[in-house]
Amino acid sequence: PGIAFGLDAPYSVEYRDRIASTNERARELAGAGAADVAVVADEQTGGRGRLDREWVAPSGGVWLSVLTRPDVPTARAPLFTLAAAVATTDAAREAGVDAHIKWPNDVLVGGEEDAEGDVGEGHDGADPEATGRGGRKLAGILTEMEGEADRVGWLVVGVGVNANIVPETLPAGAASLSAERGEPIDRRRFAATLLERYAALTASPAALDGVLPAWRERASTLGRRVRVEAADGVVEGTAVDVAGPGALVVDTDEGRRRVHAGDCEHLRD
Ligand code: BT5
Repeated sequence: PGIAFGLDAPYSVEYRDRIASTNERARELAGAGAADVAVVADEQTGGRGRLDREWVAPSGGVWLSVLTRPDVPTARAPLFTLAAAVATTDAAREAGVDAHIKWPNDVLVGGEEDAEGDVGEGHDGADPEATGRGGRKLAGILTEMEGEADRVGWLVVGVGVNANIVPETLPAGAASLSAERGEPIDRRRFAATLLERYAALTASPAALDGVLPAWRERASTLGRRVRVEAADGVVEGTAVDVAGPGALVVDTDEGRRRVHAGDCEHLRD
């Protein structure tokens, strides 16, 4: 299968109406030695989030995974996740939706105004922990990779965007582009913009140097009080920066900490 995508990016596109998971398919292609493929689906029946969580992916979304074999040290791999967040944010903005990034891999809409007590508006029984005080989740990113020595072997960056979907059919705290816009968006154009932006941001080591600055400009996490469940415990404090490559710098009562991955919750000041 395949569709004419009109894509100005160095990826061949494999399109599926329905698939278990575009990340799974991209990993399968990686195993077969493929490179520079974008798997795009209308619906996923077994979408995955991080830490084996479920990703709800009905028809109408933009569910895609990009398989590449970048010649970079594994330490730089997190930049690809940040690049995908930047690309997704820019594609949403081009579609007329004011999105921002929550470290490290969530693209949200709303935020400050949502914090005034109507968190998760429209969702009965919305869990404030799930919805997050920093906004409603428009998109999530799942990066998987296999390294050889200190180099990235293959890298699969999966992006799930709630495009033309009624948010009430999604988990509490979710937002969609169509609901924000009040009309459906052009998904093909959205996917092309996202992929082209991602390709440009990750095209070379020099291009990757521009990812952190671009990410900072679009992030809502910096300057806020956060609570992060890191690998070695909970870190609470004020997020002050993102340092290379992709670590969150948090000022805590015990001093400055760097957090490498984990669930980040924006707290009320
Ligand atoms: C993520 O995980 O945010 C990464 C999601 C990546 C999905 C893409 S779709 C294309 C590719 N193929 C895949 O199989 N996956 C990738 P995480 O941060 O763990 O967030 C998961 C949590 O978000 C769930 O536990 C739910 O609470 C919530 N959730 C699930 N589906 C959602 C949706 N459609 N919109 C908003 N929130 C959702």
